[in-house]
Amino acid sequence: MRTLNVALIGYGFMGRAHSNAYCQVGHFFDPPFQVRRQVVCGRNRAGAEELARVWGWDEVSTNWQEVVTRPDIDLIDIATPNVLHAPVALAAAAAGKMILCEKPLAASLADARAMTAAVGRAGVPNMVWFNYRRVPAIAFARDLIERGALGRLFHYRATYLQEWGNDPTRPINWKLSRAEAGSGANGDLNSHLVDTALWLAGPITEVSALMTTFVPQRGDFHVDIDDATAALARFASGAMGYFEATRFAVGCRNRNGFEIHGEKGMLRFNLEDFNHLEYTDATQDPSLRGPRRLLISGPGHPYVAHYWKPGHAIGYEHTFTSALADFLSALDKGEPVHPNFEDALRVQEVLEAIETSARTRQWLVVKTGE
Ligand code: SOE
Repeated sequence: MRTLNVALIGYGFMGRAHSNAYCQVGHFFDPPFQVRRQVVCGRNRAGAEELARVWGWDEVSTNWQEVVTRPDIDLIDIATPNVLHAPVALAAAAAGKMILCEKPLAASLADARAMTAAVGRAGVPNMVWFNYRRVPAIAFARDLIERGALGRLFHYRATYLQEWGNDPTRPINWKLSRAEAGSGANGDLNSHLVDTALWLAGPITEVSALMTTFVPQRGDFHVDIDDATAALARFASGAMGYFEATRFAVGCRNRNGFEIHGEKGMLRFNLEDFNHLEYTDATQDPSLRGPRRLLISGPGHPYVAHYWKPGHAIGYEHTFTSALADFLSALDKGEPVHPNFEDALRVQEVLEAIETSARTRQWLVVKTGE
């Protein structure tokens, strides 16, 4: 079995989630590669050392430029603040490394384009950690839509609701800074909604959006990104889309959900209820019709057979493990995995159109593939 030596750049929340995936993938899947947690790199040595100690990384570095060109490293995993995604990915692609990158792909559309072109030129395998595609209930929703269970789609309604913005005592972090994050709720939360929407319901052609910063001043710190974003959208299929992403949804911790209404039925999901998917079959006798709350824990549901027996719930961390397993399997077959940089560029095009629409107060056509 070939060994892949991994360098993880970043040691925060996502650094932990990815580390867990590297630890677990061989326990639950039968990956064709052994992944070795070789080096974790971070600007703060103490933070990187702590991650290395807890999650078993062999080495620690504070110099990503040196790490990405090391001949013994096969794969660069980018879990840094958004603004660093582009420089790290461009250097890694130039060095011929495989790249896994956190979402959103970049802090700007221009960076996302340059990164996608670079991995294309270098021909290096790549993936973006839009981990929610590996939530079994979401993957099952996709199977149902592909099978035609909803028929023609009319409405796609998506919300990503968090509440931490409303806490004035919360320490300032990079997610509140345009220079480091590129955007606020739009890149952080709406990116997930848009990726899932493009996957489930196809391309988005135009948008009209509204953005707000509810608390522009936090102590001495000026917040120059959006606290909340809402958008109307038109899908190429003719379906109507509604997106809402906010850090001020008091009462909601991590409520990432959708409702999809088609001519033959309805699907509804909310991440706070991870293992369930609601389904209405509108072709049934109307007197028996109503949302059925399906427990998506097998048998016959995506991913779950790799974990426990039917009915034994799984959670957030499994989505990263399953994504890594898919990446390794595609790598073995010489096939692209999804979502890759190209897919994430499609998301970034929609995010950029949303931001521009909110700024200019106009409907905007989403420009694809320029
Ligand atoms: C924001 O709080 C955040 O951590 C996002 O950055 C993640 O992508 C999301 O999955 C959970 O919430």
